[in-house]
Amino acid sequence: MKDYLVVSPEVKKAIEENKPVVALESTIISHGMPYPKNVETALKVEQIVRENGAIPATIAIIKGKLTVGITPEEIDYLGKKGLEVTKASRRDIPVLVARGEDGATTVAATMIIAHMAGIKLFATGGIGGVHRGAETTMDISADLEELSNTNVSVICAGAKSILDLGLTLEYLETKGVPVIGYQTDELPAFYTKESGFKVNYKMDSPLEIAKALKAKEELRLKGAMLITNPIPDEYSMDKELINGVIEKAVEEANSLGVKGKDITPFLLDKIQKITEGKSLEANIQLVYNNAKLGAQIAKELSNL
Ligand code: PSU
Ligand code: MN
Repeated sequence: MKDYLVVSPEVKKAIEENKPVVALESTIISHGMPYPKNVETALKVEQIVRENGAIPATIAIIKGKLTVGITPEEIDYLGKKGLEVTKASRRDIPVLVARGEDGATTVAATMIIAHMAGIKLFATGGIGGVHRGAETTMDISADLEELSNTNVSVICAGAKSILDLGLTLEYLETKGVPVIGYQTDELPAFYTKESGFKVNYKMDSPLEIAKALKAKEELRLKGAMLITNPIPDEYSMDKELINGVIEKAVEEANSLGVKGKDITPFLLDKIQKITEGKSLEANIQLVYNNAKLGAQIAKELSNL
């Protein structure tokens, strides 16, 4: 394992001393936002984690090494390369490692690598899920399987309605992944607070969430908890507007026959273009909000 995994000295020390650490993904940098906003956001997210008392660990595959705590230069490199970097989920890890190539890690791959390093929490924007039309395409993100198998809990703003949120919840239920709403009993839908679906449990403080995570850990229950944190009111988008935009983007993807790992980045890009950057601003703000909550939970957890 030593030869494959590289953990930055700062992150390594924090883990050894049981200090709060929050993992961060890198697909959101390369495939989730345009340059240079992606790099600015990734660096600011790290700063927010620090301001809230935890150590950030942005994760990526750099020249075949599973790297935990990449440098600002590496963040800039992934941001500039954008879609040219391989979007790396679970299935891509062994090949990229063997070839000594770079990979920007999805939620699934980031969870795997965070777990190898001993990190328990991970904050991001949105997770992958069951796509609309999955009953015929079978397009279900590997993120969901990972949540059911790997002990790294994820803080996100729910899932975008580019996905079928109802089916995504059903899948998580089958797999035994608890879905928590932070100060809400409704599943947030990324750009908006409401989705029309309920979470399993509403929790009102970082301490309450940390206690549940601790219980899961001590009971050795495999898998993650999914902590959903609604976008702050001031950045929330108009529901009708965003749903119309998503509808249009999905139709375009279907008519062009976009499939597999390309579909999520395609839809994100379309949505950003149609809304002329409004959705990007909302996306950035909800990631900041999740980074803050992630750090707060990590802090409580390290004190339990
Ligand atoms: N959803 C977003 N932004 C993202 C992603 C999803 O709102 O950047 C990225 C995440 O890295 C997630 C991945 O893990 O897309 C899911 O891709 P797929 O559906 O191909 O598994
Ligand atoms: Mn998919």
